[in-house]
Amino acid sequence: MSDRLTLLADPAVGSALSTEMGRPIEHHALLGSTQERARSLADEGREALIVADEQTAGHGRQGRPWLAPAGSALLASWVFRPLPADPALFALLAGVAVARALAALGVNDARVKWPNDVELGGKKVAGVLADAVTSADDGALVLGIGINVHQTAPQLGDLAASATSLALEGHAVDRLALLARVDGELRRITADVEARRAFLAEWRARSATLGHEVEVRSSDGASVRGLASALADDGALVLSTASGERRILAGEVGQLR
Ligand code: BT5
Repeated sequence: MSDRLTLLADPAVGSALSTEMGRPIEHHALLGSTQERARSLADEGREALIVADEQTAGHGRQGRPWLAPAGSALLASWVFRPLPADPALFALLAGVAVARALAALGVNDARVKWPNDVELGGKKVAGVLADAVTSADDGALVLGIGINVHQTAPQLGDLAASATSLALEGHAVDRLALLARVDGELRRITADVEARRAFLAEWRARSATLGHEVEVRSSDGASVRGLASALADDGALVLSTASGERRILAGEVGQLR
C-alpha cells in the first residue's frame, strides 16, 4: 500500500502537522535513534516529535535492540514537558494510547502487556519506552514508540516467534494516519486527570497480563512468581504470591499460564 509518512519530509506538510500536533516535528529518513535525538532536544529545553523511517541504533529498555527494516514501522519519540509526576504510569498509559489509535483505524483487538508492550494475536506489535530527563528547567518526559506496521514474516526473521505486524494481522494501515491518532491519544493523557483515569480503566480491560500466573524479573536479576491480580492506580502490578501480596513497579514479565 502507499504510505504517506514520508510526506513529512515536505517542509509544508511538516510545518502544517507541527502546528496541528502542537510541537515541532522532525522527520528523518535515517537516524541512529529517535529516542536519543529527542533526549538531546529535551536536554536543550525544547519540545519535539521526532520520526524516522529507519534507525541504525533503535533500542528498547536496558539497551535492548529495536529492529525494523526501512519504511516498515512507525518509529517516533515525543518530548512532553513538564515532566509528569508519574512517568512510569505515563508509559503504561501510552500503550493504551496505541491500542486506541489502532482501534480508530479498524484494528480492534489490541491488548496491553505489563509494563510496556502492545500485542495483537498474542504477539508483540508495539513497544513503549519512557525516559525522564531532569536536566532542563522543569524536566521532560521522552516517550518513544515503535509500532510494526508493514513487516512481512521474513522481515521479522527470528522475532517472528514473539512479534507481529499490522500487515501480518491483516490490516493495511498508513503510518501518517497512525502517527496522528497516537499523538491525539497521548495528548489526552497529558491533558487531564479524568482522561488518565479512563485510560487506566481501559488498560485493565485490555490487559493480557491480569489473571495470569507470571514471573517478574527485576533488572538486578531477582524474580518473583504469582498471580497478576490487579493494576494499582500508580501503575504497579499487584501479584498474589505464596507469601502474600507484592507490588511490582518495574521488571520483565514472563507468563507461566
Ligand atoms: C520496548 O523495549 O518494547 C520499547 C521499544 C521502543 C522502540 C522505539 S522505536 C522509536 C524510539 N526510538 C528508539 O530507539 N526506541 C523507541 P523492550 O521491552 O526492552 O523490548 C525490546 C525487545 O523486543 C528486544 O530485546 C527484542 O526481543 C524485541 N524486539 C525488537 N524489535 C522488535 C520489533 N520490531 N517488534 C517486536 N519485538 C521487537
